[in-house]
Formats: sequence, C-alpha cells, structure tokens
Amino acid sequence: MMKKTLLYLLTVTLLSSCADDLQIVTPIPTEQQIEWHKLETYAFIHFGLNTYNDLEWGYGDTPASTFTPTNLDCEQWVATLKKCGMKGVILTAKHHDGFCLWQTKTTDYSIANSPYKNGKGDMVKELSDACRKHGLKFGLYLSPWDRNHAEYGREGYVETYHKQIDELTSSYGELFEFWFDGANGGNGFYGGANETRSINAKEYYDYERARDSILKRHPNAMIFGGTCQTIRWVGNEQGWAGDTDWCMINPEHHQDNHFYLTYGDENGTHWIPAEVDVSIRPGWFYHKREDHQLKSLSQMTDIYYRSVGHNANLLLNFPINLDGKIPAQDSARAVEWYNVISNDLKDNLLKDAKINIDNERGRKFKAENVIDDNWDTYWATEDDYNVGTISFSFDEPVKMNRVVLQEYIPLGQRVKKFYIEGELNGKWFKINPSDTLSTIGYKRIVRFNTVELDKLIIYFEESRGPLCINNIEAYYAPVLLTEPVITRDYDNYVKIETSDKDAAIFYTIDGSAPNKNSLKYDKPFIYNKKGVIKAVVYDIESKNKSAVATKEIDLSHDFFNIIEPNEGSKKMIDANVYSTMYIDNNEPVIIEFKEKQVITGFRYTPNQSRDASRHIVDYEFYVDGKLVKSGAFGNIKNNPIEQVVKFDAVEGKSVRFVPKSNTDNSRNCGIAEFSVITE
Ligand code: FUL
Repeated sequence: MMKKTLLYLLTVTLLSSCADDLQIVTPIPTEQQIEWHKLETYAFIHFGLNTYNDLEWGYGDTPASTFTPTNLDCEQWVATLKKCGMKGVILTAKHHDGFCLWQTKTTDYSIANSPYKNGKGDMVKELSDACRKHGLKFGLYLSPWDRNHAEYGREGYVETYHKQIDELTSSYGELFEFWFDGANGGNGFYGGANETRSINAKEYYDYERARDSILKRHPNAMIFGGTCQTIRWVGNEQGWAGDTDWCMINPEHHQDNHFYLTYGDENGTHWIPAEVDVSIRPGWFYHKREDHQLKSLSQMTDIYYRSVGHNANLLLNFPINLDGKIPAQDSARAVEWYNVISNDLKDNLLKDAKINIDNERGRKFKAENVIDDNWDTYWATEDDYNVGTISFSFDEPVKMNRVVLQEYIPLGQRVKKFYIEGELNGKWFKINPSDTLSTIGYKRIVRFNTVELDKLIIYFEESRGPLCINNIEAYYAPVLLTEPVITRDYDNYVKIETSDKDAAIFYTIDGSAPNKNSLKYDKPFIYNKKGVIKAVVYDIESKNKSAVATKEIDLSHDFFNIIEPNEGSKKMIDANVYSTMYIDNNEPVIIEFKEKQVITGFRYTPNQSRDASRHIVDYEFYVDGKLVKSGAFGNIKNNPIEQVVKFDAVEGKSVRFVPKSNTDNSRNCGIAEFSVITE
C-alpha cells in the first residue's frame, strides 16, 4: 500500500508541476478517499440482541438466549441493497450492549450462546460471504463502549477490544470501512456491577493501535470515528450535510461541535469528508411499533439530495426484523426511492449544449471537459483567475430543475461561492435554489423550481484557487409531491399544511385512506378527541398525488387537567415542537383525567431545535401512584425524535411522569410535547 500511495503522490506532484498544470490546493484526499467518495451510497445494518428485546441501547444484561432469528437470510438483505443501488454494507458486529454477532474468543456474550444455528451461527461470516458472492463491499461497526464487559473502563477491556478488532480484521475478507461509534461510557451491566463508568475516549481505546491493525490488513479501508478517522460523522442522525460542506476539518477542533462537523472547515488541515448516517425508520434497530413510520418517499429523496447532493456519502440504515429479514415494506420503499432518484437524474440536458466560458487555462483544460463523461478531465482557469463563468446554450428552450456540479478533488476542494441564472429569448432571470450556493466538492446537486430557458449560466464567484471543474449536468426531474404536515394546537385546531401552491388537500378522520372523494381541507378545524387523521395532497395540474400523511392524536386537554407543573405546561401540548417546558430532574408532570381511562402508553417529544439540549434520558411513569414503566430513551442525544412508549393496558385517572436524568447532566430537562396514549 505504501508503494501505491507513493506512486499516487508522485503522479499528483508531477501533474501539478508541469508548466501549464495546476497547483494542488491543500489538503487533498488520498487515493483511497477518492475511491470512497465515488461510492456515494451504501447501507448500514443494525441487528443484534436489541432487535429481540425492542431496545435501541441494550444495557448489557439481556440474555444471549434471546437472539432467535427464525428465518434469517443475508442473501435477501444483499439482494435488496443491490436493487436500491447500494455499493456496500456495514454490519453492527457489536453494539453498545456488547453482544457479539460472530464466533469470538473474547467473550461468552455472543451468538455462540444463542439458539441460532445451535450456537454455530456467525453473522459476520454469513453477511461477508453474501457480499462477496453478489459484489457488494463489506464493512464493520464495532462499538468501543461495551455495557456488558466486566472490565470496561479498565485496562483489561482495552486488550479485549483490540483482540476483537484482530478477529474481525483477519477472518472475513476485505473491509472497506471500519466504524467506531462515538457513544462512550455511562451506566451499564458491566459484568454485574451495574454502575456508571466514564472514560476518556481520546486516550482509553488506543485508536492509533486500532488504526494500525485495520490498515495493515485493509489498506483501502476508511476509518469512521475515534482519533484517527479518515472520514467524519456529519453531526446529526437526521440525514443531512450542510449546504456548505467542506471536505476538510481541523481534527484538533471539532470533537464535540456538531455544527463544525456538519459544515466542515474551509481552513481545515486534513481531508476528512462527511458521511451522513440515517435510518430508514425512526430507530436504528427494528421495532414493530415503527412499522408505520418508515420514511416517506419524499423524505428519503430529500435525504439523498441533502447528503450526496451536499458533498457527503450516504450511509442508509436498514433494521433487520425478528424473522431476520429486511421488512418487505422497507425493501419496497428503498427500491422505489432508488428509482425516483435514477429517474430524476436520467437525461443530462447539457450533453449537446453549446458551451461558452470567459477563461481557460489552455486546450487541455477546455470547458467541454465538463460534459465528456471522463472524471479525470476538467475545465480549469488560469492562475490568479479564481472566478469564472460558464454558460450552456440550447437551440430550443428546455425545462430544468436540477444542476449537478463536481470539482476535481484530487487537486483539492476550491469553490467557495457560485450562483446560477437563466435566459429565455434574450431575457435574463434569476434561478432561486432551495439552498445557498457555496461549496461544491466531490458533488453538489442544486434543486430549484422548474424553469424554462435557452441558456443556463453558472457564475463562480469565489474560490480557493483556479477553478477545476470536471463535471456539470442538468436535469428536468418529475415533481414529487411531499405529504402534508398534520398538527393539532392547544385550542384543538387541526391544521394540515403543504408547501405545494397548486395542490389540494383531502383528509379522513376515521382511519381510512384519503382520496379525492374524502373531506377537502380548506381551513383548520376543531378536533378534541383521540383518533387518526390521514391526509393526502393532489396536484391539480399534473394529477399527481403525495404519499399519505398519518397523525395519531391522543385525547386533548378537554379531557384532563395538568396539575404539575403549573407554569409553562401549555408548551407541552401546543403542537409546537420548538416551544419547550423545562422542569427539574425528579420533578413530576402530573396529569389528572376527568374520567377513568385505559392507559396504554405515552409520547414524549424533545425540543426539535438544531442546537437543543437537556433531553430526558431516564424516566418513570406511574398510573394512580403505581409504577408501570421505568426506562431510558437510548440514543436520544444523537437522534432526538418523538419517543413512543407502550405497555400493557392499565386503568386509572392520575398519571405521573418523572424525568430522572437528561442528556447533558444538567439540573433540568426539556419537554417540547407530551401526551398520554389511551385505548
Ligand atoms: C449512534 C449509536 O449510539 C446508535 O445506536 C447507532 O448505532 C448510530 C449509528 O450511532 O451513535
């Protein structure tokens, strides 16, 4: 690998030292990173004991015997992933609960002590074999935090962890990525100690040694997380990279600043590009209660444009269900999504356009290089010419709503600011994209409302060096209607909103699927009961329709009084996920129903602002003074979505919800929305 890298560096240096060739703008990616950028989309698989215990973050004490897939089929996973364009897959070989999915010598807490294949199964082998057979790349997630291991937090565990890395890197063929999760330390089983242990993640695990063992056997592998990462977390688990997204950061700076990771750093010292990890469902592991909460086609499409279209790679998670399969509806949605994207970006309108530029470095760097389908040729401007204009003229007017741009990243990421305009019959007009246009990097996809033009003009206004653009494309993507948003406010008004101006909304309140014969929505209406409201958007012109939006609504405050806290409690039931009530840890929310109810659960939504903190972690829930449920919202810090907790029905009038701790070890914690689920 040393030889290959040297050769690569030599080529880059030679390239950039020829008289008319470009200087690199540092830092630049390694050859391995360039190949990684080109993957664009690959899959995550979350599977393990959590799957069988309805958990996101197992505590480390759920028995290995509960791992009981009945119909496990890795080939089904791989077939689905291939059908939706994924180039590889990363498996959770061990999650925070410490349960190992392979035949490890390091612990008994593994698949060897489960009923699966009478203890002879090995998920890492089964999946890596299937990947090799069907041509997918294979990678591994190995949680550093281990809530089962007795020695966690002490030296003994570090050795175990490195042995696990050794086992995984030596026996399962080539790895394209190794994932070190950032969640570290906290409470756990720890061999029965049941205590809280904290570590200094920067030093404790010896990531330098881990990197050496991984790269020794897998020189092309990317490393996610830890102190020697070659790619970075994007700072959220919602599926988006910044519209400004530099591939560079300064590793000294970023660790805890999520925004730094989302946008990168123009002055960053190292090429550590962003990877967007997001799940197709609300959680990372399978939960039956989330069967109806798959991300919609339009949400997933938006995720694609805000990850791959924002210069990041997309790591899309598929939870495996209790059978051991990717659920049929998840597979169908993912394939449908892939078809939408492929169809959006099918016919490049620029192929036969006439190109004009205002500056060129010489014929080798001619503007036509941006449409020649050759990744390694590019249009470049002269030294000191860090701006430029390129236009594409068409014989006949064309409609378009997408522009794709790529920089030749082996020479560094350069563009800082650009904009796009159109002309029709000599009349110039502005094109208004949904994002600000700043960086490009490996790939940038700009979306805008459909325009008709006979000339497309792109102005590059600021750059870190001469322009170096290897690809530009434009498309006319079919309109994909987004499902409406349904809310009920404090005064019991139900609002159904759509961003589509030419659309009509139809809805039902009896749980049936809405269509054009359903109730037509034109203004908010009062609804104080519990029930299910479903709505759909129809585009009058195109006769297109959106997916159906579904909102489960619990009893309104007409049916109860909030006794405690008496200040600010309105914020918990105002349908505004940003207005938040803060209460002290251990201070209860007390709700008294006017009549006895059959209570089956509750919903808690943490503040949805980007920089929100103090989300509840541990909680207790009482009905008429009796504890019915206590637990923790695992992973709420990184993935602060609505939390739905269900339990066996209990009759009662008085509900007490007690937050015990929060994500920031603060004195108080926040509740944006809260409701009680009744039968
Ligand atoms: C997070 C973990 O804590 C989640 O459980 C999940 O594995 C996600 C991909 O990373 O940090």
